[in-house]
Amino acid sequence: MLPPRSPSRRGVLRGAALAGLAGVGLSACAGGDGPRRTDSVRIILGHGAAPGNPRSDGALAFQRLVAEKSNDEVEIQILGQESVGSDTEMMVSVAAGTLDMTINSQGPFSSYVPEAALIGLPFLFETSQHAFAVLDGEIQDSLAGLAETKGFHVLGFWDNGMRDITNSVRPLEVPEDVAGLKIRTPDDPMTIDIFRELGANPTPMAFGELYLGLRQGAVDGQENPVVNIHSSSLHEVQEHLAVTGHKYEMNPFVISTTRWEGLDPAIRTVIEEAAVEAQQEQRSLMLSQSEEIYAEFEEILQVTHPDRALFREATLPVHERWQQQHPEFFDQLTAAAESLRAEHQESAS
Ligand code: TK8
Repeated sequence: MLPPRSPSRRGVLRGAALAGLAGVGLSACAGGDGPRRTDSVRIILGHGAAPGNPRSDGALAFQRLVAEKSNDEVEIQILGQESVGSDTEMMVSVAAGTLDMTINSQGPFSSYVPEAALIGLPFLFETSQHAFAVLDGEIQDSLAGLAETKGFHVLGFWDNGMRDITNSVRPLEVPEDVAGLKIRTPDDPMTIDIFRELGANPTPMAFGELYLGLRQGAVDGQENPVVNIHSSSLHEVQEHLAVTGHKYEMNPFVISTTRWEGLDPAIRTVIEEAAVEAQQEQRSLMLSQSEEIYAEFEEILQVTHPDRALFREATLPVHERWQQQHPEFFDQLTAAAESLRAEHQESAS
């Protein structure tokens, strides 16, 4: 269960945690037990997921793998559940060098690499596996190249899943049902565009504020993969779930390029290998947890399965707008998605 925290308390914790981090550098720092070994390296990893969420478990797997592969020479210190800031704030901290690495979200990453928002084009992917097949090739290379010029070295794209809509006002069957609802979105221009197109009132808000926002009625609903809805107990404050799968998001795993370039090549190899192995573990946890949670939600929420074709048609203008803004990347991405669509269509639903 996610204990709802008041914004003021969160602000204080955040400030204190970051102030503590500022003194942590590459080399030794004096502790109560005397100086640390000078050859040990500590790397701080921030993320926004709740305990038990596959992103949180994947971060623990990464920590364990790095320790094993480096014979405990490299220590990953994890600060999860937005304890050092929202996704947006953590991207800023990595850019500023006060945080080393973050497993973040697509929207906040796209404020630095605008093309990344296109991964969330409505109904681009049939399933998460379809997205993995597209992302793990030249698409990741393209986005990683762009990120490098903005100070972020990409270690992988983890799975944030296919997104569905919950709300406390009415069951959603057709696109028109979404009109007029106040829907919380991440700090993500694509999601805002999609919900505006559907006639909703999209309201960006940090994920950590969402439980209270829903409970207090500041917003009517939100959209997220069921795994995130479940691990943060959002279903406790929502009545309806519409299985729209309207967009896909990945979780970019990034380290600041300055920190990356300062690391010994052998340590970089350890980190790269651990990141890939932990990503595989995280992705399979997402898939197995999703299945269990869909089954549980059928019992406790009012669940609808809207016709995706109607929603796809209603959101086509979103594709046109983003094609105009990023023609080259749009073509590369949609061509890759189309070429792999047929083999992933069967397993969809
Ligand atoms: C939690 C967020 C969440 C994202 C959102 O860190 O904000 O809705 O889907 O996963 O990253």
